[in-house]
This record gives sequence, structure tokens and C-alpha cells, in this order.
Amino acid sequence: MAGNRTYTMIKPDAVANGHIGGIIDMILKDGFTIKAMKYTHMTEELAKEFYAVHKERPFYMELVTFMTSGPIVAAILEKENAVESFRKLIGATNPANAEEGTIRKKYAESIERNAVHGSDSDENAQIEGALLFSASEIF
Ligand code: 3AN
Repeated sequence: MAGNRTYTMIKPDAVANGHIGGIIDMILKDGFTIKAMKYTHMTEELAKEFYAVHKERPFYMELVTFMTSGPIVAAILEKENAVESFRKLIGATNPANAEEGTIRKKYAESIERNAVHGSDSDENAQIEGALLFSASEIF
């Protein structure tokens, strides 16, 4: 059975461009509820661990540098079939391919500076949420 939670980050580009409010509004209007949320900053150590699956990819260090370049908003969201539903709301990794009405179509600058993260599986949602939040911060 699909899980009902996913993990997201509003990335440094979208925070710097003033899109926190617009993105949270789209998330709430799509029916998600917020189980945990914080305005924070990824250390290099945390970003490397978070993106460890991409360590062999050519963009890995650039991605770590970008994700540590400014504050982010991290959140755990709840909705039925959360992972798939949220991936649909954010749109394709490359905003050039993202559909109308998606968060990345509206707010992303490029494939790297793509405004938001969304977990790609229930297992990763759990792992990623636990990297950013302690159990007492999740409601
Ligand atoms: P998604 O975020 O849609 O799950 P992934 O998991 O393939 O996409 O990639 C993780 C992150 O790595 C992306 N959000 C993006 O910031 C970055 N990324 C992916 N592909 C590229 C690429 N070709 N060049 C630069 N950055 C990339």
C-alpha cells in the first residue's frame, strides 16, 4: 500500500527569489497537510549524505554547493498516496519539461535550480524526513 507521507524542501533558489509563500500555498491547495516544517540551512555534510545516491553523477558537487548556498524550507507532508501525488504537483526535474500548473513550471529556474525537492519513494521519504527532523518535531 502506498504511504501517506512525503518529504520536501523548498530549495535555495526559490527561497532567495521570494517563493516560499507561493509554493506553500500550492502545496496546501493540493490537499497536503503539514506534519513538520522548518526554515533551515543544509551543512555540506548533510547535503552530501542527503544526495549520496547521486555521488557518481557529474553534477554531484555542484548540487551539494547549490543546496548549501542559502536557507531552505524543509517539510514533511501528508496526503493519500503522498509520494506520487507530490511528484505530480512538482512536475518534471527539468522545468523545461514540467507541465502547466506544476510548482517547477511556475517557479524553477533550471534543472539544477529547480525550486523544490520531492521524495521518489516511501522508503526515501522516511529516510529523508529523518535526516532533517527528530521524532519530537513531527506531528
Ligand atoms: P528529482 O529532484 O526530480 O527527484 P533527481 O533525483 O534525478 O530529480 O535529481 C536530484 C537533484 O539533482 C535534482 N532535483 C536537481 O537539483 C539535480 N539534478 C538532476 N539532474 C541534474 C543535471 N543533469 N544537472 C544538474 N543537476 C541535476
